[in-house]
Amino acid sequence: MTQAQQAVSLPGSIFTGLTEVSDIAADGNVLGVVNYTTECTGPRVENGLLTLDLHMAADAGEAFAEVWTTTGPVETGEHHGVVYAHDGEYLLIAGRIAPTGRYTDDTRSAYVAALDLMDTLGYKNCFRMWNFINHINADNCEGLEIYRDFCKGRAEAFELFHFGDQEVPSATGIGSLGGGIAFYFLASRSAALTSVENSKQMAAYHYPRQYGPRPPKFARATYLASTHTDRRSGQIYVAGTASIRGHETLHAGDIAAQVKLSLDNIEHLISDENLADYEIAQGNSLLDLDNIKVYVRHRSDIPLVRRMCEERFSPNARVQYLNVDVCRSDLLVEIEGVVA
Ligand code: 3EB
Repeated sequence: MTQAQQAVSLPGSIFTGLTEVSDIAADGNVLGVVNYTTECTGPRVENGLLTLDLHMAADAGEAFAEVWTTTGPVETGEHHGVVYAHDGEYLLIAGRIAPTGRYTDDTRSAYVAALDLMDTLGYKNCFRMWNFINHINADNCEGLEIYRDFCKGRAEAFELFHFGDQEVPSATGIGSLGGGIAFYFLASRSAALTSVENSKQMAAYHYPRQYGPRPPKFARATYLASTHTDRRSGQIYVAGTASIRGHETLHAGDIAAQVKLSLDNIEHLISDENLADYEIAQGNSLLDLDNIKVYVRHRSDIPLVRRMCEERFSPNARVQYLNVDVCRSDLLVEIEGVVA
């Protein structure tokens, strides 16, 4: 078999309780563990596992772990403050930027370290990024909103690595409860990736200047083709999706309408109608979305958001609801997931 024909299994992840992680690790190969928990600590290798703790839960009862599983033996290491784990086909990278008055430079350096690592280790196909940003809507020491400050550093790093707009992966840029900025990225050695946009939304990397000095650089989704001949479909990693049409926030102050539009945006994004532009057709609907995270700005909105989501997601979908800020102060909800 040539490299291109080699059958490679797609990455997988599961949500679990924090204490069950060691059972999963004992059972098989784990690329890494992301704890959505009550404090943020720097990424590390713990008991041989890449581990990143994010401050995304108000108390222990809300905490959960996201475990990235794989098929091959895993090696771990550290490079300029970023920690990594890889199995020959997939690379997981985790990093943290300490709290600071101005994030542009530290974001650029941390991203440069991560992108450099992808190049060095030979995992050049980055397909998903998550960024957790404390005080995301607050101003930095220069009066620039922290999310926009972060976007500036990220755009500069992508530029240094000559990432074209169509090469940026899908991403999440969301609030957190503490710890500066934490992030994790997934990259592949040989997967064929397609960056997917939503025909009803402006590409985020084209957002006009009113949203900050540099636009958010991410794709609405990344399609990861399956190399298995017996598998009909690839995976679609859906970026954080909100109540935005064109480039504008719609339904400011109306949580129900924002949830509906966020769901409608994802439904359209993964539909054959939208994917036809990329010659992908797999008949996906919201019922195929799994490993879902729903980020809700106001805790009191969670019951309504949950009811609305349960009406549209599969009853078997794994869904986590998190109470954090969202990257535009008029956005009340953001939703992400994976069509696996
Ligand atoms: C939006 O559509 C909503 O900065 O990485 C969604 C997903 C959003 C990712 C990011 C931001 C990011 O612009 C916000």
